Amino acid sequence: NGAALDGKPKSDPASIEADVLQNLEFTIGAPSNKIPNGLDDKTVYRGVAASVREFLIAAFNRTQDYWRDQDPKFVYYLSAEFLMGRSLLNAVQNLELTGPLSEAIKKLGYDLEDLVDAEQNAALGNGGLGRLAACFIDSMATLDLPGWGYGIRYKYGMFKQAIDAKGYQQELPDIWLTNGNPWEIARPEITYKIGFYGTVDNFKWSPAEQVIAKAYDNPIPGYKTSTVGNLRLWEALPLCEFDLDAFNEGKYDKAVEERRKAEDISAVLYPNDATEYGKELRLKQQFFFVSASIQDVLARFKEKHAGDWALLPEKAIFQMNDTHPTIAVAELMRLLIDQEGLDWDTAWGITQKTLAFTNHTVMPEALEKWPVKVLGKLLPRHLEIIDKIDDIWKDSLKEKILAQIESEPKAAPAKAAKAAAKDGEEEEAEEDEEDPVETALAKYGIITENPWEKDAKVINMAYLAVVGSKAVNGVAAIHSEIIKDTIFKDFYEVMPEKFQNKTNGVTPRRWLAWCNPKLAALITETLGTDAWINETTLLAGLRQYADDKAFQAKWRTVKHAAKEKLSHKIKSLMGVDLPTDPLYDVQIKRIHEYKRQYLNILSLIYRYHQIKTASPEEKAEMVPRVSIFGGKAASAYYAAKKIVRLINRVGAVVNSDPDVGDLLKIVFVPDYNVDLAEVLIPGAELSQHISTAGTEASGTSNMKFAMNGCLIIGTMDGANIEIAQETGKENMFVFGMDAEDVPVWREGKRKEWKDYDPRFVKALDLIKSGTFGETEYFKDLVESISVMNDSNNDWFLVAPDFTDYMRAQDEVDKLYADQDEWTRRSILYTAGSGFFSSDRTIDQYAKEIWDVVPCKQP
Ligand code: 26W
Repeated sequence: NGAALDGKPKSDPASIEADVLQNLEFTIGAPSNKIPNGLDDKTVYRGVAASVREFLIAAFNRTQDYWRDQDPKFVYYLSAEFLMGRSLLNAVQNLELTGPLSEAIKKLGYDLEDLVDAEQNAALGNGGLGRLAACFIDSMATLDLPGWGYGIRYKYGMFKQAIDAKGYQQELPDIWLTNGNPWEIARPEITYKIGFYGTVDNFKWSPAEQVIAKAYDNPIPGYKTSTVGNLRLWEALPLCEFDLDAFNEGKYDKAVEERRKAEDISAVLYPNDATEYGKELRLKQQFFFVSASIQDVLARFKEKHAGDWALLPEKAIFQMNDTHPTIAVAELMRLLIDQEGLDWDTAWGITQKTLAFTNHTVMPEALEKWPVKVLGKLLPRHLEIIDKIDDIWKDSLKEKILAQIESEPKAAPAKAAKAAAKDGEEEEAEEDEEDPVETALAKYGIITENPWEKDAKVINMAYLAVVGSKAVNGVAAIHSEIIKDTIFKDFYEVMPEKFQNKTNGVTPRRWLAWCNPKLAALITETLGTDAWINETTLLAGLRQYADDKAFQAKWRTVKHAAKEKLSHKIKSLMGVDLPTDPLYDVQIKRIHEYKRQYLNILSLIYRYHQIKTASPEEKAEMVPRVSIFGGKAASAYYAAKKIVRLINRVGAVVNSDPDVGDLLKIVFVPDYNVDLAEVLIPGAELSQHISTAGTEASGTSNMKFAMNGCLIIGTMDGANIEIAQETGKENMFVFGMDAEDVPVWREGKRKEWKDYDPRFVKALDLIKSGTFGETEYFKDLVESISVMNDSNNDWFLVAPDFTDYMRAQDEVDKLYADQDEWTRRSILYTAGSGFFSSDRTIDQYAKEIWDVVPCKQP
C-alpha cells in the first residue's frame, strides 16, 4: 500500500492488510518464514503501528502545511511532563480506522485488543499535571486549534513500581524506548544550541558548555476532524560527538564523557511530584527544553515576519504548565534583547503579552524556588535579567505603597517614609534606619531571602511567572480562589485583572469512549447519536432515563462486565482472584499524605475488626467490598512509602483470613499508570477523592470516574465541589471539614482537641499491637496522627475527619444494598460529567487567554 501519490493511504481492510505485511517484512524486518502466523504480539504490534503511522503522518503533514500557509496564531503548551500512555488504540479510534484495521488484523490471525496490550506506556509524567497536558493536546487537535505541545523526550520515564514479598515498594527503571517508538518522527535537521555556565561581559553571555537539542515530533490526532497536531519533544546531544584527541591518546572514558554529560539532561524524568528544586540537573532540564522551544518558535516567526517583533504576541502564546518552564520569562527576554537587538521596554512589553501561567498546587514544598547561587552559576545572564525584572517590578509599586503607608493611621512612620522617598541623599545618610517603603516592598520580591538558610537568596519562580505573564490561572474554582487569598495574595491585590480560573477537564475520547466501549455503545444507543463524544454536554440527555428500570438493568449489565474485565486484569497481574459481586471501591493516585490513603486504610482496618467480631447474623447483613489501591510514592518520601507498605500488610492479613471470606478484599495494584487506569476506572463503582480540604488543586481522575458512572466519596476540595454541583451534592458521599475550617483547626482547635473516635483508636491499636506485623516500622506513622507535638501534629487532619468519613462510608454501604438507587445515581454521574471535558477547558483557554481560533483545512 504505502502512501498513495495523493498523500493518503488506502483504508480498506485488504489494503491495510497488505500494508501491515509489507511493514512487518521491510520496516520491522521480521523473518519472512514467520510472517504472518509465527510472530509474537509485540512484533505484530510494531508492524501494525508502522502502518497506522502512515495514516497519522499523511494527515499530520496536511495539517501542518495548511497551518504554515495560513499563519494563524499558535498556542505553545510548555510542559516538563506529558503522560501520554499508549498510542495505538487512540490513534486508530481517532482516525476512525478501527473497523477495517480489526478486520485486517483478524485476517492475519491476530486480535487488535492483544496488540494494543503489547504497547509500552509513554510515561513521561508523574501524575495529574502530566496527564492533563496529554488531555489538553488531544483537545487542541480535536478543536482544530493551531497549537503544539513542547517538552522533553526523556529516555527513562516514570519509574516502574514493584511490591516485594514484604510489602515494600521497589523502583525499577522504565526502559520504554528499547523496542523503538513508532509514534515519533526524528528530526535530525531541527536542532538548536543550548548554553550553560560561563560568564557575562557587558550583557554578553559566553556559555562555558553547550549541548544540542534535537527535535522529535509526535503527531496528535484529533477526533472527527482531519486535524493532527504536534507534540515536539527535545533530546539532548553533545555538540561534538566524540573527543577525538582523547580517543587517540587512548583515554576512551574521557572521549565519551561529553556525550554522557549532554545525554544526562534528557535522561530521566524526576519522579517527584512535590519537591525537587535545588537540583542543578533539574534546572538544566527546564532551561534546556524551554530554550529549544522558544528558539524554535522565534525561528519560524522570523521566516515569515523578520524584524516585525511587535507582531509576535499576535502569532504566538506560550502557556507555562506550572513553574517548571517559567525560566521562559527570562529566556524570551534574553533572546529578544541579546540576540534580536530589542530594547528592554519593547522586549518586556512583548514578553508580557506572549506568556501565560497555570498554577497546579498550593503545597509550599512544591513551589519552586531556585537558589540564586545555583541559577546564577548555570545561567548568569538570566540571573541579571531576573534581577532587573525584580527591580523594575518593585519600582512600579513604590507609589502605591507610599500612598498605602500614608493612608495608614500611624502618622510617624508615614512621614519618615515620605521623607525617605523624596530625599535620596537623606536615605543614604540614614542607611541604618529601615525604609518602610523597602520593608513594605519585600513581600513582592521575586528574589527573596531563603527562609531556611541565612544569606542564601532564592528566586521565587511562581512570582517571576506572575509578573511576566498576561494571565495566571488556577485549575478548579476553589483553587483559583485559594491562590488569590494565599500564595499570590499580594500580587492579586495589585493586579487583580490577571487572575482567572480554568477548571480542568479530561478527554472524553480516551477516558470514556475508548476505555469503556460497552458503556459508550449504550450511551450512543440511548441518545441516538455518538455526537456526545465531542459534545459531552449531550450526556445530560441520560438524566431522563435515570429512573427507567429497564435502562438501569442495561446500565448494570455493562458496569458488571467492566468489573469482570478489571477482575481478570488483576488476576493476570497479581494472581489474585477477586469476586465480582462486591462493591468495587478504588483509590488510585500518587501516594501522598495530603491525599490521605491513610484515612482509607484505617477505615478498612476497622472494617476488618468488625468482621472479626461479628456474629453470623451480623455478617449476613454486611455489604461485601473489594478495596483497590494504586499509586507510586516518590522514592525519598518515607511517610508515603510506609503507607504503601501498610496497605500491603493489611491486605496480606485480611485476604488470607478465612473468617473474612468475600466480605473484604484489599489489593494494592503495583505500577499504577495510564493503561491500568483505563481498566480500573470503568470497573470502579465507588472512588475515593478524600484530600484534606484546600490541598488538592483540582484532581482529574475524579472527573474520569464520574464520566464512567462511578460514585464519589470525597471532601469539598478541588473539582469535587464542581462535580457535586453538576451531579447533585446529595448524590455524592461528602464528608469532612471544608477548606475554611482547616486553617482554623490547625491554628487553634487542634491544640485542645481530644475527641479521638474510638474506632480510630481501635484501628491504630491493631497496628500497634502487631496485627499486621512490623510494629517498630509503623511506629512513627502511627504517632504522626495520634501524638500531638511539634513534629507529629496530624497536619492533614486524619483524626478529626475520621468520624465523618465513617459516617459517609456507612451511607455507601446502605446505598449499595439498594441497587436501583445506586444505579440511578451512577447514571446521574455520567449525565452530569459533560462539563469536565478538556474540550470545554481548552475552549475557555483559547477564548479567554490565548486568543487562538480554530484553523481547519477545507
Ligand atoms: C517540583 C516538582 C513538582 C512536580 C510536580 C512540583 C509540583 C508538581 C505538580 C504540582 C504535581 C501535580 O501533578 N499537580 C496536580 O495537577 C493536577 C492538574 O492540574 C491537579 O488536578 C492536581 O490536583 C494537582 O495535584
